[in-house]
Amino acid sequence: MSALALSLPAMAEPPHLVQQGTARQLQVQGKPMLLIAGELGNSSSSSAAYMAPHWKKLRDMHLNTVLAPVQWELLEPVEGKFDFTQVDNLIRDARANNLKLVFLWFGAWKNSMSTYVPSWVKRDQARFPRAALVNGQEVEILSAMAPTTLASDQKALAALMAHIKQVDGKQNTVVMLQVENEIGMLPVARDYGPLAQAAWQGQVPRELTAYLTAHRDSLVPEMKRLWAAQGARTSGTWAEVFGGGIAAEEVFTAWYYARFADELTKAGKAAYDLPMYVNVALNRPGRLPGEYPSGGPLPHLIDVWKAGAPSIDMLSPDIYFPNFVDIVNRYKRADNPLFVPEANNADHPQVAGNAFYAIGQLDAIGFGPFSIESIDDKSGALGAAYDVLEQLAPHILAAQGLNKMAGFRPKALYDETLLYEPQVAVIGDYRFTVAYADIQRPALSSKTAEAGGIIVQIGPEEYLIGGSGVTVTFAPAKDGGGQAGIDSAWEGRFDSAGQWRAGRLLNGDQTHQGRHIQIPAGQWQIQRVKFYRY
Ligand code: N0T
Repeated sequence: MSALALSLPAMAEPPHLVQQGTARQLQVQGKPMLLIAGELGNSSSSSAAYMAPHWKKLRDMHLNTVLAPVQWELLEPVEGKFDFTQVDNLIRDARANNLKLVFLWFGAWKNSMSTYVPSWVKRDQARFPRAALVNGQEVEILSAMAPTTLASDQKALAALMAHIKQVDGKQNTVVMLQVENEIGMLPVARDYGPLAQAAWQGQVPRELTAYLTAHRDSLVPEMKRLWAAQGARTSGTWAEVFGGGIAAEEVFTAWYYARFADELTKAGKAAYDLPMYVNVALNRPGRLPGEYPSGGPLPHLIDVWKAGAPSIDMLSPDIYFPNFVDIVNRYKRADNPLFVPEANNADHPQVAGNAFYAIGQLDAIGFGPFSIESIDDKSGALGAAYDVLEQLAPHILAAQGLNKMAGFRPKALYDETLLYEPQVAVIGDYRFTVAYADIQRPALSSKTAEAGGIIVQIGPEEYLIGGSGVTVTFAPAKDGGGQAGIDSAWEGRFDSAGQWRAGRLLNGDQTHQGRHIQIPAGQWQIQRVKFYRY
């Protein structure tokens, strides 16, 4: 199929999600795109001068996308008077550096709090009521229950989206939008203000119980248990349906946050229909709702958010915990493509391995370490890993959702224990076993924890293997299929036109005399390998 024939009819469409096999991909200007990204620190995008020295460095690190906050207080300093200077500067500077943008809408809530709202919102607690504690004391968090707050947030986001459409609808520098940032109630499980109290006494909305009923077999385990505990009721008060404890309060909180976010998203999309997602502040095990941001799009509340916010395309986890693998597996679902907007800080040893796992194993739309502009990439590790991903991106995108790809990293537990058990993947007619120690000298080094890899099938017997610190052995996928050997293994690079430029032919000690493919720890590279049977 010619790329031109595919891209022409889609030119007029804004970036949007399309299905390919079991994956959903972000299409930009008629072509799928992998977001090799990073997120700016919270305050950096407020100053073009502050950002000026950083853009080139980010592109040189092989990012193709930057996640950048847009603050309500800067956008609408006076009610109804919009100032798009920041937005225009970001778009101009991203374009000049050949980068795409995901805007983060810091509206009503940013990390639970309502500190990015304009002064005229902060100071008007009658029109924009605060959430309250049990004793009535207000917190610096806007109540999700107030239609006036929703209306003002909607107006601002719609103005932002209409402006992006106007200045960027053709060029599509801005490819997605994050709705708010890490929504969730603190330091208690729910709002006790007057509007919330009335809703808490009321009935659970039908849409929620209808959703639970329709999805009863596929609910997340925590929700299945909570709902079943009261007999899976299809009507009643929050206490009747969910038991009245703190878990019920959190479901209540999640529902009203989801409804607010959904109405906000709809207003934004009505102005300009970009893919929109909410990001997740994950909870530490053993903590109670309110000790962590209660009611956010957490793993145990995915059903509530899917029911309450059908306009939101993705629930996207911010992952700073070591058990990355377990977390991303909860967010990759048929109804939820994986996107990781924040992932450790950019100099964390496992950050590149996490990117390879999310993208290779779970068809992630993209990945973005936090505070990317502050990285001191002296080791060059993230840049080198992103270089490999950038080269492989066309092949990754061609393989997504079609059982032609797998991703690897040593699995870590929440307590940071690293498990170096080899991982197995069947891709096409071959079974691959990926180990993380050099099997000729099987000692773990300080670099072993940084390992990561991806295998992408590009022909019946041909594969691209990218990564660092991986040793790959291979066998026919089916027992009785004889044995498998290396026909040829080359290291090399894809040039900027996507042409393969071979380097060394790898054989002898570099493949342990044909026994395995190895990418040594401490470097990131691609090998193009053809296998055969004997
Ligand atoms: C993030 C960032 C920024 C193992 C914190 C991450 C960003 C917000 N929150 O620097 O404020 O805007 O979304 C939560 C970090 C959890 C820490 C877990 C440590």
